[in-house]
Amino acid sequence: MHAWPASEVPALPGQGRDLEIHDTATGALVTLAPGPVARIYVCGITPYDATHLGHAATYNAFDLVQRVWLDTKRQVHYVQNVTDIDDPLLERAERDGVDWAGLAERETALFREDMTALRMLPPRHYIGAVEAIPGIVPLVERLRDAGAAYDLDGDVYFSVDSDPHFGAVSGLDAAAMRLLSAERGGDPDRPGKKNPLDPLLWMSAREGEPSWDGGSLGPGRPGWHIECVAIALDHLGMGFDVQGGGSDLAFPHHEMGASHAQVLTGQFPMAKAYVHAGMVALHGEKMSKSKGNLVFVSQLRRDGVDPAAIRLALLAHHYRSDWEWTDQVLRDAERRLEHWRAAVSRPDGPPAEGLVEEIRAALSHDLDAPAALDAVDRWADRQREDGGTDDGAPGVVSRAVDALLGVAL
Ligand code: 5CA
Ligand code: ZN
Repeated sequence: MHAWPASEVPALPGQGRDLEIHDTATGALVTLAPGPVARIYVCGITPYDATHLGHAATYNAFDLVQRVWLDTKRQVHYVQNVTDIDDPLLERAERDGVDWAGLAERETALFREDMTALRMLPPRHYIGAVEAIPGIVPLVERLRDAGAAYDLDGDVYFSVDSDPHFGAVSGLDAAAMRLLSAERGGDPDRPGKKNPLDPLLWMSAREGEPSWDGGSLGPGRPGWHIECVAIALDHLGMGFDVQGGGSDLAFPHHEMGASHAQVLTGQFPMAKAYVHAGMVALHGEKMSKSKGNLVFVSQLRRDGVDPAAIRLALLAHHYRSDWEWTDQVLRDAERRLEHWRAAVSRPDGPPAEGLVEEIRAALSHDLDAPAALDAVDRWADRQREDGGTDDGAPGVVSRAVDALLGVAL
C-alpha cells in the first residue's frame, strides 16, 4: 500500500539528543540508543470511519519520535499497518449497506490526506492486513506446529501459556486481563479454549464474509494481533526500538503480539520500549468510533481550520496524559500560531541557539512537547516586547519548529 508524501525536514545547527522515553513494560524511562537505523512500528487505523483527534494525537506522538531520531542524523525505519479487514469494518459496511473493501479504501485515502495536512512524516512501509495475509499464514502454521496454537471448531487460537513472558508488556493480573479482553475484541467466554485469554490467530471462513486462502489452515481471515506481528517481523525483525500505539492497545493487542513474536523467534523482548499515548476525550468520554463522540480532522479542515493549529492543539498536551478536546483548546492553539507566525516574520529577533537546545531537551525527555511550546512562546514574547538584533534568528526558529514539531510557520 502506498503511504503519503513526506514534508521536508530542515537540518538544524548543533547536535540532536538521544530519546529517553516511558516504557509501559518496565514502567520506567528508558534511553534508546539505536544504531544508524532506528526501528519503530506504530499500529495504524482500522479504516471504517474518518481520522478523529484521538488518532491524530497518537500519531503526533510517534511523529515526534521520528523527528527526534532524524535530528540525531539517524535513518528511521518506520512501519505502520492498516487493519483493512476486521469485524468492526464488516459491521460498519453491513450497517451502511456498502462494500467493506470500498469503505476501507475511502477511509484510508482520507487518513492519508489528514496525515499529509498535519505534516506527519509517512512510514517507510505502509502495509494493509489483506496484503499481509500470505505472510501471516506460515506464521500461524509454525505456531501450530510448535504446539503454541490449537484448533477450535476450525478456528486457530494462540495459547498464551506457551510464552513464559506473557504479561510482561501490560503487567496486569489475570482478572484485569479477562475484563479487557472481553472489551477489546477478545472472546474469553467461548467454550473449549485452553485459557480464556487465548486470542484468535486464524478465523475459518464464515458464511457471507470475505475469506482468503489459508493453506493448511483452510480458507479464512487473520486475527488482529498476528497481523501486526507478521508485518513488524517482516519489515523490522525482532528487538526493534519502539512498539507504539494508544494506551488502549497495551492489552490485549501489544501483549498478545509480543507473545506471538517471542514464541515464533525464541527471542525476548520483541521491542525495546512499548510506548503508549493517552486517550483524548470529548464530552467527558474517550473519543471512539464505536461511541460516535468524535471530532474529525477532515471536518475541521473543511471548516477552514489551519492544520498547523490542529497540530499545535495536539502538541499542547503531553502525549501520555489523557485529555479533553474542547473549542477552547483549538482557540488557544490558533492564538499561539498567530503569535509565532508574527514573531518569525520579523527580520530579526533574540538569539535562537538556546531555544533550539531547549526544544531538543524537552522532546528528548519523554517527548515533552508542552515544555517545547513554552520555550517557543518565551522566545516569541521576547521578540514582541524587545525585538532583537540577530537577523538569522527568525529563520532558525521557524526551521526548528518545522523540523522538531512538524509545524510550518
Ligand atoms: N487497527 C488497530 C491497531 S492495529 C486500531 O486500534 N485501530 S484504531 O483505528 O482503532 O486506532 C488507531 C490508533 O488510534 C490506535 O493506536 C489507538 O490506540 C489510537 N486511538 C484510538 N482512539 C483514541 C483516542 N480517543 N485517543 C487517543 N488515541 C486513540
Ligand atoms: Zn496493531
